[in-house]
Amino acid sequence: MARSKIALVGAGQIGGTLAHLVGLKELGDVVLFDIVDGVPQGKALDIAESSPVDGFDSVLKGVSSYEGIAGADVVIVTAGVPRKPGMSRDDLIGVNLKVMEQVGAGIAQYAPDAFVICITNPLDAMVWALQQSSGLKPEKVVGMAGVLDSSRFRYFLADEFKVSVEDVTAFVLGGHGDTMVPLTRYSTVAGIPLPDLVKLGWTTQERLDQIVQRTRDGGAEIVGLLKTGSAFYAPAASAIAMAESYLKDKKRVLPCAAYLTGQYGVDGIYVGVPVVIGAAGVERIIEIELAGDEKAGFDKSVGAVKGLIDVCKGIAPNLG
Ligand code: A3D
Repeated sequence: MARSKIALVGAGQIGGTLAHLVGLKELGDVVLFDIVDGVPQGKALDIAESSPVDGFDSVLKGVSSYEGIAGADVVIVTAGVPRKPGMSRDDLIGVNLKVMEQVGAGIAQYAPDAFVICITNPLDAMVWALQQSSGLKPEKVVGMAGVLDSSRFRYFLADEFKVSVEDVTAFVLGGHGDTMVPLTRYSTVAGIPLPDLVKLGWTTQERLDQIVQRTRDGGAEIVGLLKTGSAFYAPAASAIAMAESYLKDKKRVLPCAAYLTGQYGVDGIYVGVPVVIGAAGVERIIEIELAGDEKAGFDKSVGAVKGLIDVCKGIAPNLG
């Protein structure tokens, strides 16, 4: 069987890390695309030169034209600009919207059958713009945010409880970061819900609230430390988990920004919800009943995403 082809649009911090992970996990061959000539070529060659040491067989190529992504099975999009200290994700909208329109056209022309994962911020609006401009079916275009938000939440919880990260599960809904809605009653340590762990004295409600807030601010914490860009290792690992579920038809249940058509009372926009990712893309959207404060948090998040999409429609009236 031929190897899968994974196209990475944007060869910056996340793009380079994605390429390395695809190689290390032997998920397929890699094409790195960027508008800055030399960067995708240099990163592809550098990673390829590590393959004999690490023992993986992937063909890695850097390209400067969209033709190079032709026939890709998966396209992961990180093209655009990241945040600098003091910037919100929403400050990126004008620049990154134009980039999504170019990338969407490139995908429509050269990789219309791909499963597309968007990472570019502000995520929930950019994945919508990418779907609109590419014209691909909504179940084949998805946004990465929830896997990262829940991974950060799981890491902080495991650290608090002094247990393995593997035994902590987290359930998050809503938009990326600031408007994330963690569902603590569905987040567990080895199946024991967090509210029960508070009752058992493992932690306090106050500590739990602090951890939730740290998770919401997780991206800004890294931006503040790095000063020159935003997080890239954990975002790349999160997108790879989604790509792997698609390529291997694993049918993992992952929180992703998915196109809703009435679920949770929302229609025609992308919001973070739990989905099943398999060979058909987003195969199922899982809809659970939300309690009062959870519903309020989710509705606030949906309102924020709608506001951003309205801004996009104002800048690019041809979308939507
Ligand atoms: P960076 O290292 O700057 O890489 C972006 C790359 O995109 C650069 O190499 C640019 O040359 C390239 N680029 C710019 N315009 C175009 C274009 N029109 N076509 C092709 N390539 C282009 O950024 P990064 O890799 O750190 O982050 C990439 C994006 O991911 C940013 O928008 C971040 O805000 C976003 N991000 C999202 C998350 C989520 O959880 C959703 C987390 C971290 C970063």
